[in-house]
Amino acid sequence: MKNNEFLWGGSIAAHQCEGAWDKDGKGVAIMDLVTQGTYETPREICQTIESGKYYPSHEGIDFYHRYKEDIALFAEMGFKALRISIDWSRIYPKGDEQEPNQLGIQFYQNVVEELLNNNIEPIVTLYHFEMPVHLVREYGSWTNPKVIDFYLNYCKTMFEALKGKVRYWVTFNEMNHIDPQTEASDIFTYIIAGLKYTEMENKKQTLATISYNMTLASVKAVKLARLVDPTNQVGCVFGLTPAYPLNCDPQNVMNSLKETDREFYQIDAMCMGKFPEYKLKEYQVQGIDLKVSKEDQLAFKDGKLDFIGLNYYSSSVAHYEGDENNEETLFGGVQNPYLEQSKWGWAIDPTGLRYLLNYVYRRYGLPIIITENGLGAVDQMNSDGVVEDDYRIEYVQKHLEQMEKAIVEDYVECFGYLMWGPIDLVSATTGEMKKRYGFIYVDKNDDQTGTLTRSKKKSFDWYQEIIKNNPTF
Ligand code: BGP
Repeated sequence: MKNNEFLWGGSIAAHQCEGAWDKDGKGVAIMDLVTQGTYETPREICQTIESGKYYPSHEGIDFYHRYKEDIALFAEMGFKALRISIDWSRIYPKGDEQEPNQLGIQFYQNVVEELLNNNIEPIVTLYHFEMPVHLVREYGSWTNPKVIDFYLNYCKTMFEALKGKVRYWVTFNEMNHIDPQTEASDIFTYIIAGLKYTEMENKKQTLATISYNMTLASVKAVKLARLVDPTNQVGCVFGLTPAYPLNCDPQNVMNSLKETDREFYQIDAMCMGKFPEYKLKEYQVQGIDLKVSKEDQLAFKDGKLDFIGLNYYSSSVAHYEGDENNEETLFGGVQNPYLEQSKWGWAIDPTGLRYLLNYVYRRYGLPIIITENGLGAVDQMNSDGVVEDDYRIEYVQKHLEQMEKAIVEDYVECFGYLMWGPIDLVSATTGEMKKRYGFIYVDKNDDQTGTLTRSKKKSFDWYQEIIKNNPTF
C-alpha cells in the first residue's frame, strides 16, 4: 500500500457513536430502530420505534458534537488512522432523493478535515448498517436492484465530496453474514438489510438476492471510486470466523473447511473477477433463481478490490456429526474446550487471528488491514475514577503478538491494526452501553444516566506505548 508506516488506530461506526439521530436533516436509518436487548435472545432487539422504548444509539456518545475532543484523544494515543462510517441517511435522508443533504455532507467533511489536521488517515466505510429505512419499506431493501443505483448515487456524492482527502474507502461492513445456505438469525439480516429472517418469505431466494445485489453494488462502487479519483484505494470489510474441527475425524475436518469457507463466496466474487461458479451451481440445486447478466459479468471483472478489511473477534467449532444436543454459540457450532470466552460468550482466540490472516492472504494475495478486533467487557471504575482494564490489555496484546507472527514469520501483507471501539460506544448486536470496548471511558449508562464525560482507561497509555514503539514491522 502507499503508507510505509503501519496504520495503527481504531474503528468506529456512525450509528454507534454519533447520536444526533434526527438532527440537521438526517433521515431514519435501520440501526436507529434498534433498542436495548438481551444478549441471550438477540431477536428481541429488533423493535420498532413506535414501541416507546429507550434507544441508546439516538444519543450515542454524541460524537456528532464532540468529534474534535475525541479525535484529539485519538491523536494523543498516536493514532495513524481512524476508520469511520458515513451514515447514508445523513446524506440522503430517504435514500431516493435527487439532491443530497448538504448539512450531512458538511459534517463528514469537517470530521475528515479534523482527522487530517491531526495527521490521522481517514478510512471511510460507506455502509456500516446505516441504510435509510425508507428504502426498506418502499423498495424492499437489497432485494430490489434499484437500491444498487441509490447506493451508487450516494457513493458518488461522497467520493466527490471527500475527493483528495480520503484515500481509503470501504464499500460495505460485514455483508458476509448473509448466506442462503444456512439458517440466518434475525439480528444479522436485520442489521445488514433491515429485514427479519423469520419474517422473510422464500428465505433462501431472498437471502441469495440480497447477497448478490450487495456484492454487485460493491464491485460497481469500486469502479466508481476509481473513476472519480484513480488514486482511491478501495476495500471491503468482512467479519470472519475460522471454524475448527472438533477432532481429527476427517468428516469433522471436512465440515470445518466448509464452515469456514461458507462466508467467503462474496470475497471470491470481489477479488477473483467473477461471481463464483460453485455458488451458482449450489443455487441451481437448491432451486434458487439467480442469473449473472453480461453487464454484471463485466462489473465483477472491473471492480476487484485493492485490499481486504478483516474484522476478527472469535473462532468457532464447526458443526459435526452427532452434535444435535449441544447448545449453539452466536458464531454457530459448539464451544471450544481449549478457549476461554468473553462475558458475551465469544471464544477468545488470538491464534485464530494469525490463522485467518494466513488463510485470507494465501487465498487472495491482497494486502489486508485488520479493521476490527477487541474485547467487549463490563468496566468498573476504581476509587480514583480509573478503569483498570488489564483484561483488555491482555486481549489486545495477545492478538497483536499473533498479528506480528503473521507479518514477520508468515510474510502476510498486513498494513494496519484498527482496534474496535477505541472509545466506548453503543453495542451493535445488543444495543447496550454496558458492553464496552474502549481505551477511553464514556460516562453513559443503560439506565439513561451519565454525563458523557470522557476519561482515559489504563489501556489508553498502554496502547500509546505500543504505537510509539512499533512504527513499522
Ligand atoms: C462487528 C460490527 C461492529 C461492532 C462489533 C462488536 O460485527 O461491525 O459494528 O459492533 O461487531 O459487536 P457488538 O457491538 O455487538 O459487541
